[in-house]
Amino acid sequence: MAIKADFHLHSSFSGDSEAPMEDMIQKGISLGLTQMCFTEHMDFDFPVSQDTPAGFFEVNTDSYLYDLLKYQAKYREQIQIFFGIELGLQAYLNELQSAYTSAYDFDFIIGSSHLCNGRDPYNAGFYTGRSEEEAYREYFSSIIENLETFHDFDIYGHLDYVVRYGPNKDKNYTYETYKDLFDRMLDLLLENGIGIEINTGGIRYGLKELHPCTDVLKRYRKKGGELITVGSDAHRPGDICREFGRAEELLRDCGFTYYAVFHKRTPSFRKL
Ligand code: HSO
Ligand code: ZN
Ligand code: ZN
Ligand code: ZN
Repeated sequence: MAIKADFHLHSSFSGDSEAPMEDMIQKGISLGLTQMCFTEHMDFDFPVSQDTPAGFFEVNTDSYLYDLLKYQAKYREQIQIFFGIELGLQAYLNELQSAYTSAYDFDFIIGSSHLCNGRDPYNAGFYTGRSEEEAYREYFSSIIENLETFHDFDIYGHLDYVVRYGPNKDKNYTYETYKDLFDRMLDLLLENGIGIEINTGGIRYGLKELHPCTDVLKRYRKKGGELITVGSDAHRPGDICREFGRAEELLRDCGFTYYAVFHKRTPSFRKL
């Protein structure tokens, strides 16, 4: 395993994970990781539903940091542990998001779209009464709106996350279909020095490719993009580093020879 850093990880500080942080760390060590970055969920104003009570995706950041510092010290000889956050972006919350990102000394901030115009693409209702392409277009357009108005984060998470949940998932999905939107997205990322991630978590949803799909990654490379982290989006120990062999192969195929890690919001590059 050449990629020895997993930069997208959840533990029980995230509403949708039951994994104790220490179990995640011990598994990471046993897999031979040298670095792991926790990126707990912080989604402000997430709609309340039966599975998501109020505040479900809002990490208690002080408790999270307290435990993280404790384990950082306890495991310091074995692994480096970083303090990250996965911030759910919505343009009407930009001020609140900015205040939050500057209130803590995060090592790494993933900006992610889990909601789009207040609605959750995880729910079937997001797709009813219109074509799948229309729903996907709404999702990608909201990423563009975020990138036009908010930049206090390091990389954009799982760019094509929406295809995990559409009625046909990624069966009919190609970069070409959404080329206009992806090209705008990639230009905004590059203009603002924001990177992307390879997120291997899509495999758990039966997708044929990782996030983002190969052609998006190739396009990013062609435009001069170089800032890419790799993360499993694990919510339990068994998913840490899952499909990292495939992520490495994909990076190489697209012409990358490095991947990025972050410390104190500053990237450094590690050879594949
Ligand atoms: N944001 C979660 C999935 C989700 N669950 C959306 C409820 N709504 C991905 O980790
Ligand atoms: Zn989650
Ligand atoms: Zn996410
Ligand atoms: Zn995540």
